[in-house]
Amino acid sequence: MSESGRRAFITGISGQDGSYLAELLLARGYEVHGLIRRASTFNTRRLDSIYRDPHENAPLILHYGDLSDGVSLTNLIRDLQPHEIYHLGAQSHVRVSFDIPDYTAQTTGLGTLRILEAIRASGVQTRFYQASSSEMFGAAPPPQNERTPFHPRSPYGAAKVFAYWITVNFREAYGVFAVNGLLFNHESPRRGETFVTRKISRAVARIQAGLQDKLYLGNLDALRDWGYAPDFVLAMWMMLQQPKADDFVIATGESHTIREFLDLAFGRVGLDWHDYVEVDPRYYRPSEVDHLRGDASKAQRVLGWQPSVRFPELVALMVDADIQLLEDELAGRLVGVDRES
Ligand code: NAP
Ligand code: G4F
Repeated sequence: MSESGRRAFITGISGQDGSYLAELLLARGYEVHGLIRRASTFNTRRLDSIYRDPHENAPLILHYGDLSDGVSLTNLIRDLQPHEIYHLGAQSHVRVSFDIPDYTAQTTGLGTLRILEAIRASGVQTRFYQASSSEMFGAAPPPQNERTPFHPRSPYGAAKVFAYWITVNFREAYGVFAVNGLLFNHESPRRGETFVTRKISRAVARIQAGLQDKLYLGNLDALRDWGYAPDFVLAMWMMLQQPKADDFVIATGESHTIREFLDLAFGRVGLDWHDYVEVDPRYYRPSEVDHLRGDASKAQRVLGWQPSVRFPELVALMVDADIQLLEDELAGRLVGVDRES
């Protein structure tokens, strides 16, 4: 048994949020179990700093599974009897969801139902967190809060709306302690490389190092409310510590365009993005979400949550991290060459 006596199960543990959340829970003395997909190459890079050999009685244990496989999810949840389940696994890329809508509905939408059914069928007493998204608000004008009607603009957004309502339904129908965190965009140096913020921060590092000439992007006018991922995973944990299950918007309350992100990111290394960025319509979406800006006053009032990192600091820390990462990679390559020669 763990130091705190508490056991958590995280789907999507290998993703940006899953890795930060695992660190947070381990630091609080939890025994942490995570679901990973079998892949032909390692997909646990974000967990490298916390992973220990299971033979060492480590508090982090990884299990193979998939959100499309309800039977194995039920078996796993019944065997683990977790006190808390954080369901973060999803096909999470909005643009890609237009290419693979059926798969996105299967994993991002029905994956949530499969976990909830696993809880119900196994009779496990647990608290459940659903990774809901500001993408569900879609075309609804800002500021968006817990009472704003949903108007999704992508297969991903529509799948998340299903997942949101099935979570509410299991709370109402079966009394499951099930909550929705309606999180606005949150970023970090661990952000997937094809999301716009990380695509930009990586490109700045590579352009400054002379390894890349151009950066091709889509719509530069969309507005997003960008926060810092470690702040946002803290909010997930806070939601599951409440006396009553409820849904919360988590956001910074500020929105900025992609252009503003480019200004700060290229400006960080003294470059003008207009010299490097070209618009490629292939990155446009068939329907776009123009403006997301969240009102997280309920989370501030009830959870006592507020963001610690604001937009300029977020851009700077992402650019700095990618510059450092590239320097390390280049140094590693040189060391490798030295060793061979
Ligand atoms: P992410 O980095 O893309 O991570 C997604 C995770 O889901 C990865 O661990 C991935 O595994 C796993 N996964 C994907 N398909 C799966 C499947 N079929 N079976 C099992 N696992 C699967 O996403 P994130 O940014 O950490 O976001 C976490 C969650 O919050 C997602 O549900 C996302 O939709 C939601 N969300 C994110 C944001 C945001 O701004 N980051 C905002 C609102 C909501 P692999 O590593 O093997 O690919
Ligand atoms: O970084 P993005 O791909 O994030 P998006 O679509 O807002 O989705 C993210 O946030 C959601 C929360 O609202 C999450 F639920 C979801 O899982 C994901 O984490 O795109 C942000 C904006 C869009 O308007 C997009 O059209 O950037 C614009 N953009 C412009 N050029 C681009 C690009 N996006 C990407 N990915 N790549 C481009 O080249």
